[in-house]
Amino acid sequence: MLIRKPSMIPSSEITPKEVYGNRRKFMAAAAATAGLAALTGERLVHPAVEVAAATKLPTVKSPLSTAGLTPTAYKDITTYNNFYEFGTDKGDPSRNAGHLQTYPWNVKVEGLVAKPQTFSIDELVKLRPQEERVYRFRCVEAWSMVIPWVGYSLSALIQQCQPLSSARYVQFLTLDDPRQMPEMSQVNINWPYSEGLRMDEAMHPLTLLTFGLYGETLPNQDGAPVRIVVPWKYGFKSAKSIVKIRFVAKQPPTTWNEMASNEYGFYSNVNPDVDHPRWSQKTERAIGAPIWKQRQPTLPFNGYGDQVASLYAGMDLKKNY
Ligand SMILES: Nc1nc2c(c(=O)[nH]1)N[C@H]1C(S)=C(S)[C@@H](COP(=O)(O)O)O[C@H]1N2
Ligand SMILES: [Mo]
Repeated sequence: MLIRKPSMIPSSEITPKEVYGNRRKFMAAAAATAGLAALTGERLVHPAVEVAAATKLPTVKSPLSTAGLTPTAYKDITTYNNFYEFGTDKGDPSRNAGHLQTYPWNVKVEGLVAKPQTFSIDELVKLRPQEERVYRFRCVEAWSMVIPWVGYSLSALIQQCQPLSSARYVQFLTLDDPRQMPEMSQVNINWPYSEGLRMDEAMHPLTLLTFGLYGETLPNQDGAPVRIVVPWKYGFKSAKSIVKIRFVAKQPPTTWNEMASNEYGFYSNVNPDVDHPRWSQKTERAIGAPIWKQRQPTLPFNGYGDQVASLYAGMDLKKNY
């Protein structure tokens, strides 16, 4: 998503060859350490990722899980990533994030809130039963996946902290540690990565405070130890490795909107009728699907319109893209 760099070409146009190359290297390395696991039958453990071994997260089923979807393979979810703190190629995060120290970890809740407090990751994990939620996931670069996330509604945490009535937005700030994320300095981004939601969006039950995927703690490249997932919005709204949740009165500055506001709006609801200035959003490429099934239509609100469209009643979604 960088501006004026060759890497800004939509990934849908450049990835197949690159990813294939990366994956071959990855598989060769992984074969040496033979990390086969049971979940998908084809899961390989990246040598670097072994440092932060995945831990099982017992889950309960959730009525908010999207029925009828086949999850994308674990291997694709964990080797085809956007996490610019670890590099801009899709294969960089899985190669570079393995040594990120994700424990101990604290999340500070601050701003316009009656009970500002700092949660340890253990406290956060235990706050509510962990649910498995299969969601569609749609990147602004016109690729998509289906991911069996593990977490609970962000609203549970928000209620616990009691925001003041003056709090109209929630800002998420993510880890800013160039020592652990040396690739940060290679891109011209104003770190830390910042994202935000309107309060009603943050309180919507689909908005997931996310601790895992495929029944285990998040791999570092997917935003360990805790991230946000907002399934009806483009992927960049789903901030990874968050350390701060701030309640604010005004729409907070957000990373991609700051970088190029004409390309990445604050709302960023998935919308086939609003093209990115440099590519169409009418269709998307389903990562990992057979080649003849990869192109599929983009769904308004990524398929969650029944549940979320009312949040935007009366708003011009072409203007508020
Ligand atoms: N901290 C941080 N969070 C981030 C990003 C990032 O670069 N840094 N990239 C975003 C983008 S553009 C996408 S598409 C998703 C990708 O999540 P995934 O790699 O787990 O699929 O993470 C989002 N969250
Ligand atoms: Mo993205």
